[in-house]
This record gives sequence, C-alpha cells and structure tokens, in this order.
Amino acid sequence: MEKDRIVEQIKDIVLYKTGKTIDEVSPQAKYEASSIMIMDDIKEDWAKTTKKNKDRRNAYYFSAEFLIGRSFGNNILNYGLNHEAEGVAEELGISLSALEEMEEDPALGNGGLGRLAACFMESAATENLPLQGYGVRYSQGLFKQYFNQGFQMEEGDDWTALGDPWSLRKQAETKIVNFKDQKVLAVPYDTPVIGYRNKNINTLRLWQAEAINGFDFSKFNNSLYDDSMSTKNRAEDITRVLYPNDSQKAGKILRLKQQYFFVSASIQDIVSKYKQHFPLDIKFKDFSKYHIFQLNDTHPVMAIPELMRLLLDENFLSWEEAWKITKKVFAFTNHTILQEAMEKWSEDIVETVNPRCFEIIKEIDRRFIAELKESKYTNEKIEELRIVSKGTVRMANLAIRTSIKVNGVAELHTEILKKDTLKDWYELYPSKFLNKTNGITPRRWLVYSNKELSNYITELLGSDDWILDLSKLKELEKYLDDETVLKRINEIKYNNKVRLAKYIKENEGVDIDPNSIFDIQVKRLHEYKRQLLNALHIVYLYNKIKSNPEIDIVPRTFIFGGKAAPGYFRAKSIIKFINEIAKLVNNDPIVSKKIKVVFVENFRVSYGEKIYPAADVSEQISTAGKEASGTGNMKFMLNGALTLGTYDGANIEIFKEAGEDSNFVFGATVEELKEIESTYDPEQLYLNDEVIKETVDILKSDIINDNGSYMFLEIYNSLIANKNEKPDAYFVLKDFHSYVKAHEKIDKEYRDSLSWARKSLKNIANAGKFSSDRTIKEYANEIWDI
Ligand code: NBG
Repeated sequence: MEKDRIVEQIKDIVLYKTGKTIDEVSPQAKYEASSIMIMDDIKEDWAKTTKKNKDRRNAYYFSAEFLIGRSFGNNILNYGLNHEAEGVAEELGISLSALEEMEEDPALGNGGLGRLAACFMESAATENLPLQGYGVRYSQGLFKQYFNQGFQMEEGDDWTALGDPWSLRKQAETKIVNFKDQKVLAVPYDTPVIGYRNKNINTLRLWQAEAINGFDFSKFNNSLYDDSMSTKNRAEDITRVLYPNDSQKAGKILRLKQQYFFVSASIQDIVSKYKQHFPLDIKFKDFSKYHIFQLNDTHPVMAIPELMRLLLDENFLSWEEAWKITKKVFAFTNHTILQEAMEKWSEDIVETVNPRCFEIIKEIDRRFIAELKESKYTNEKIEELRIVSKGTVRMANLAIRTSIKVNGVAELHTEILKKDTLKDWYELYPSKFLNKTNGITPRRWLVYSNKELSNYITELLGSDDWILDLSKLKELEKYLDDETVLKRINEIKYNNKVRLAKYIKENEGVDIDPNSIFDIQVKRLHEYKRQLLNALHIVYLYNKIKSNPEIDIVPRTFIFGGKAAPGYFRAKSIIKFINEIAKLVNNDPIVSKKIKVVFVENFRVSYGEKIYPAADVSEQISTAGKEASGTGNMKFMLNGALTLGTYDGANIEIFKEAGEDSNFVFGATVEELKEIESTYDPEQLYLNDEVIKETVDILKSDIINDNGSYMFLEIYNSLIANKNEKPDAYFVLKDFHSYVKAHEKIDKEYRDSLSWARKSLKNIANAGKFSSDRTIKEYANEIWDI
C-alpha cells in the first residue's frame, strides 16, 4: 500500500539521519525526514522535466525576491500525496498540521512583488510552461517582527538554522562573479517547483555567495583569528540579508553588488549551458530563439550589460552582433510608480561594482542618444530618456530601452505608466507597452488554505476541474438564490473564523469573537496604503460608542498585520498608534463589547494562509493611483470576503468582475485627486470639520501614550501642519467621510446574513480572472512566446 511504503521510507530516513527509531525523535526530525522523502519521490519527474526543457525555448524569471512561503503542505497537495498524508502522519505519531508547523516560513521577499514571483512559478509549472526562476539565497530572510510596548522590534531571521530540506546544493555548477575589488563564488541551490498533479517540475535556482579561498591559514597561525576569516565574511556578506525596504534607501554598494552577483551568475549559467547544448553556434545566432529573460522590476537590470559583456569579451562577438541578440531577450515589468523605488545609481557605485559593465552601459547610452538625435528628438526629450545622466545611471531607462516589452501589473497602473510616469517612453515605443493584471495561485490560496470551502465548491460543481480552470467558478452563480448553499457559505466562513480566533488567542493573547465582523487589513506598512485611515475610523467609532454606549452597531473585530521597513519612522509610528488604540479599545469594558482591535505580530505567508479564509471585509484602501495592483485583495476575494476599497490597482477590476453592489467602493478617484491636488488644504478641512477634528485630536491627547517618542505628534503634523513636505499627501482626511459612510453601509448590510452570503458567493464566483494561471498564460503568449 502507498501509505505503508511512505511510512517505511520516512522511518528509514530517520534512522539514517539520527540513528534513532521514529518514536525516539523530535517533531522537527519527523518533518525533516518527511520532506526528504518527498524530495526523493519527485526526483525522477524533476529530472525528466529538466531534460525536456533543454530542447525548448525557456523563459527565465529574474527576481531579487521569491517569497515562496512554506513548501511542505503545498508540495503534498500538488504532487497528489494529500490523501495519504493524514494517515502517514498518524503512523509517525504526530498530526499533519503539527508537522507543517515545524517548517520555517522562508521570507525571501518583502511583499507583493516577491509573492507574485512565487505564484508565477507555481502557475507556470502547473501550465507545463518552461519557466525557471533565478534569484538570491539570502542567509537572513526579512526580519522577524515583534512588539515591545506597542513599538515594532526587529530580529534576524536565520531561516536555514534547522536545515533546508527543499533545496539541493549544486556545487559542480558554481560560478565566479567578478567585482572591481573582489571575486566571489556563486553556489546554486535548486528548489523544485511542482505543478499541480501533472508531474511537471520546474526549477527555482537561488545563488549563495561564498569565498574562493575563505580561510587564511597563516593569519590564523599568527593568532589573527578575525583577520583569518575576513575574506570569507566579506564574500558571504553579499547574500547575507534581504534588504527590508519596499521603497527606502539602503547600503548602496552592497545592494548593487547583490544584484549584480545574482544576475551575473544566472547569465553565466545560462550561456554556458547554451554552449554545451549547441557547441557549433559560436556566433550565438540561435540564442534568442531559446531564451527570454523577464526582469522583475529594476533590481535585475544589470543582467543587460552582463549579457553584453559575456558576448563581447568572452565570446568575441562584435558590438552589433551582441546588441542584436540582447535587444531580443529581455522584457521588463514595473511594479510601482513610487519614485523612490525606481532605482538610480551614481556612476561611481556602478563603476565600483563592475567597471566593464559600467563602460558597456555608457556605450549603450551613447548609441541610443545618437539614434534619438537622428530622429530629431529635442535635447529636452533626450535628457528625459537618457540612461546615464547627471552622474547617475537610471536602471528603468536601461530596461525600457533594451526590452521587447514593458508591462504594468493592473489596467489602471499600466494606463498611468503610459500617460504619466513613462509618458516619453510610451511615445517613443508605443508597441512595447502592455498590461498584465496580476494573479494568485488558487492551489495555495484556496485549495490548500481553505479546504472546507474548496471541498464545498467541488461538491457544488460536481468536479474539481475548477482548480485548473478558475473561470469555472462562474458556474457557482446558479446558486446565488439557493438558501441552503448560502447558509453553508456562512457556516464555512464561521468555522474559519473560529480557527483564526483560536490561533490569535494562542499567538497574540487576544480574545476575539467569531460572531463579530472580521474586518482585515494585512499588507506592508506604507503611508499610501493608509492603515492610518483605518485607524482613525476606529478612533471615530470609539468616540461614538463613548458618547452613546447604547449605540446599535454590529460587533466588529479589526485585524491588522504587516511589517514596516526598519528605517521608515512614520510607518513605525502608525504601528505604535494602532497598538495604542487596540489597548484603549480592548481594555474599555463598554467599547470592547462592540469593537476589538488586534495587530498580529510577524505577518507572513503562513499567517496569511490562516487569515484570508476568515475575513468578512477586505480593506483595500490605498490612495487612488498609488497601489500598482495589490494581490492580497485577490486572496480575500477568492475566499469570499467583500472588498472595502478605493478605485485603485486591481480593486477596479475586482469591482468590475463581481459588481460594485457586492462590494463597498469609496473615496476619490485618480482624476478627482489630480484636480484638487494643488489646492488641497487639510488644515482647513480639519479646522472646519468637527468630526475630523475630534478624531485627529486624539494624536495630541493623553488618552493614548507614545512613551515620549513624539511619534503621535509627528503623525499629527504630517496630516495637518507639515512644513517640509505636503501635508496629508495621501488624502486621508479627504477620503475620511466617504470611508465612514462605506463602513456604515457594511454595518447595515451585514445584518442580513443571507444577502451578505450572496455577495460573498458572487465574489467567489467571479474571482476566476485573478488566477495566476491566466496571468502566466498571457505572459507566455504575448511576451515570451513559449
Ligand atoms: C508591488 C506593488 C503591488 C503589486 C506587487 C506585485 C513592489 C515594488 N510593488 O501593488 O506595490 O501588487 O508589486 O506586482 O513591491
């Protein structure tokens, strides 16, 4: 029997690894052995896929972040071992969920951009598309977050401390990366990306930096212990940390070194494999037939000069030959219009990282300008488009100049790129631009994390085909008026809320009531995402309940999660503010009967898997025009939450698919904001509006305490009295009343539980568009041609 075979195999691995029998070892050892067993089980299919892909055109996803989350449960599901899994765990003397909790959640990404890369990898494997991921194996993932007196604290995330059973070190394929002042080894670690039930297994290859000659024996002998290891440490520094900033500035040279490190190793790897496979094509005539590289934001853009360098210096092609190839093999995705995130490096930094690549970039720029001059471009326009200008190298310009396609990640975002952010580029290359609305994988974000709903959908549709074709969910619409179905939808939501409440009790120590509305905002902390607006609305409710304790409102639980970049003071202030509101509200005997607030610590992929299925309301409240797409919004929708959102990013497409009347739309549009931008005066708004004044004034009161950090005064000033920058730059006060109204509507509509369930089902039924299977097929057909 399959189960017995698996159990025997795991016992065998335990014995081999520990010298002990299964009942003598820790849960951790059981988890590790079970993972190794799966790696062993898949090895032939993995090798077969690798071999098959060798002869095909492949796409390569170059990304500084792959936020893959835990592998164990997802691999069991995708490889089709889930029917045996519970029984196997039982034989090992442990529950399946306890085994799953043994796995560290690798945080090799910040947020949306990294998680999107992970969803794409999974969808490509499922769709039998040859897509390989290339990135960095950081020894420290994104910091772990905890709270001390409500302040965010950070600690290291040594995610491989207990081993990493999901990757294989491929020592023999090590590369050398050359910087101006340093040479290091790039050692690849391969992780399988298992397609859903199709035995197709692609590869995610992450590079780790190591020293070539790490240990100086003679120094050690002379008691210079630190010195003896310094080369080793300096090399390993390159892949030591994932920069914990979504948009903040950071240690520049090291960061660019990190970027160059992984793209250099990747390009070398791909070129050397090509030469092995096609030894006769010394002019690389067919290289562009077999390769297309997707640049995930500007972080991997050094791949462009690196490919040129390899073709020119190591394979002796002429500039024209090399450029012709390079111009065919890159495509570029932009993930934000925030200026801070469009990387620009000063010339000396680029030169320090790799002088030859810097020279190549300058030559690309020189030739580009000559071309523009010839087509009668004005000097002013040319200045806008230049790659190297005023002492800086603009990575986005280099990417757009070179790429065959440039895409945004939601319809609105792509329009803003074309009309505004990249206007001059769009004029120059209109046919390069296209939209690819993001998506999420339904395997992890529904089938794995919300089993009850997933099973029920299969029951209703009479088959589980929908898992591979999410547009089939549309058929659920025939149950929109079926009371039995609607009741069951509510029951499933309730069960998920009970589970989350239990987990929150265990992990945060807060009691929350599954009968209250679960109103959730989980995402990175950023002013444009406006967690502050959410917080101020809670203050507004608090004041209302205080002045009228008998007020009739449906009990509500506000749940927050998300990390602030360690150097982003105001984002950290907002966390402190929310934690203080939580303390105030939860300790008030009257208010806490109606509302509760909890900010969960260390929000991450595995926490999300527990949160999304339990949400009634999904808070997607960014300032219109600022959130490129959002993908959390899609996870909530697929799990039946109703969106409370602005006309921003993919929210717009969610409203379009599921209908505005199944969601709660509020706030100013991009156009409206543009119109008032120059005259907007939040101070007048505050002075003339009692409700706003009373709400905002809590920041200056002694009802809440920022422990002398001046954080709350700083938030207050940022809204009202900011002298150095625009006050209320994200229009929190502008949208306040509209947001309050939308909340009142939620309160009203939640009371009719069947009608609410109907809207929930409407959202689920129309979430098909947001499968990353759809997105990845669009990339494959319209950009990659694979
Ligand atoms: C983020 C955007 C999100 C978007 C993801 C994935 C960056 C730089 N951008 O709105 O803020 O959903 O990318 O495209 O992380």
